[in-house]
Amino acid sequence: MTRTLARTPAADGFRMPGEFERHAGCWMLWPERPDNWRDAARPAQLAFAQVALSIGQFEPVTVGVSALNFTSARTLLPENVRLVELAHDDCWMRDVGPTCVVNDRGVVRGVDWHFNAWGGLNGGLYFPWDQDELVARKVLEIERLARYRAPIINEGGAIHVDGQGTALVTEECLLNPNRNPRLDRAAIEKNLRAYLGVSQVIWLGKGVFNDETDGHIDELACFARPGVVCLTWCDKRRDPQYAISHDAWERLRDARDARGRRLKVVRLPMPGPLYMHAREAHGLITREGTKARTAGERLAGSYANFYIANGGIVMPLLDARTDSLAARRLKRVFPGRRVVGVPAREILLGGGNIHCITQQIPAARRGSGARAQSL
Ligand code: KQY
Repeated sequence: MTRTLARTPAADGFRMPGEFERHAGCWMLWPERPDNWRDAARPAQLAFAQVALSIGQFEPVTVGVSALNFTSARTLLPENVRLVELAHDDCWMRDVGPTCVVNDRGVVRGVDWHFNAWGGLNGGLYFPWDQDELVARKVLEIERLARYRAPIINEGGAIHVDGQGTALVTEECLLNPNRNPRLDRAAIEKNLRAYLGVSQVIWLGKGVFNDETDGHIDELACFARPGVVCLTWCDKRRDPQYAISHDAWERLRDARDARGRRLKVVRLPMPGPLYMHAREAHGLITREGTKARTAGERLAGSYANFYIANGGIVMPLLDARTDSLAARRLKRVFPGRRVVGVPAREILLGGGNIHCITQQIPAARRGSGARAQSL
């Protein structure tokens, strides 16, 4: 059994590494629920398989699937992807999986946040979410990593770090009364310091327009490396995203990171605007307790929702008019990595993208025996 530790990562000398640091591998979950994924989730499954294939070129990938879908998932996933039976309510591994932390000796441990399906009974996306709530713990068991149980509701998509003491978050999400209504900004920061090992929290305002997670940072902006942030940009004055991106840009311009540096901001184009088509909405079944999706709804498409793998970037392809510009920008920001695009509209229709469906496990330092002693 994995140990649940009594103290906090910061108290034990642990920090969350940047996603751009070396990984041991990547975890995903299999899309299955027909009230979130159209046409019995088949188109989404093909897209997820393509993401697993793409990340699998760079690092080991594990996918969790229900007992019912094990055989069909096995036929769609490449052989080098490990498939394990793992119950879940939906498939957003970024949010329900563990947030891993490391120490200077290369030991890896996991933070298990409380999860309430992005808002619980006050605007959450589905009920129940009890199986999602267990996913992080199960992943840590399988990976033999010790666990910290954080005392707050949080999701992996709501935080980005530079690995050097800085966290990037949005007020819209982390101060939303549907997450931790009794905690104010100072109390949230205290928890982020304790569980991510950061000393500086940079607060942006709102997330991407109409993002159903209440403005996850991972749709809006991310660290490419310490001192460099990618930001979803919008030049169209009349678009509701315009004010959001400009406000974020101003806050980033005025911010200093934990080491006192100014940030360089790289603007990523915004796809679309993109909307749900009638035939896409009609492929969903409606179910009580699940947020309904309707034709014409604006989709929170963003190129900032890419995954940084060892030696690669796996980015969503969302709009033929902007895909190549986004890919060129990412190639320039990540000169040492190969940029791979995956057609990702089917993932977007479910409310997120490639970053949201993946969660990295950092590499233990080679030769330290750190994985073996991580419990
Ligand atoms: O990490 C993310 N941004 C998750 C998106 C979850 C969407 C739920 N439908």
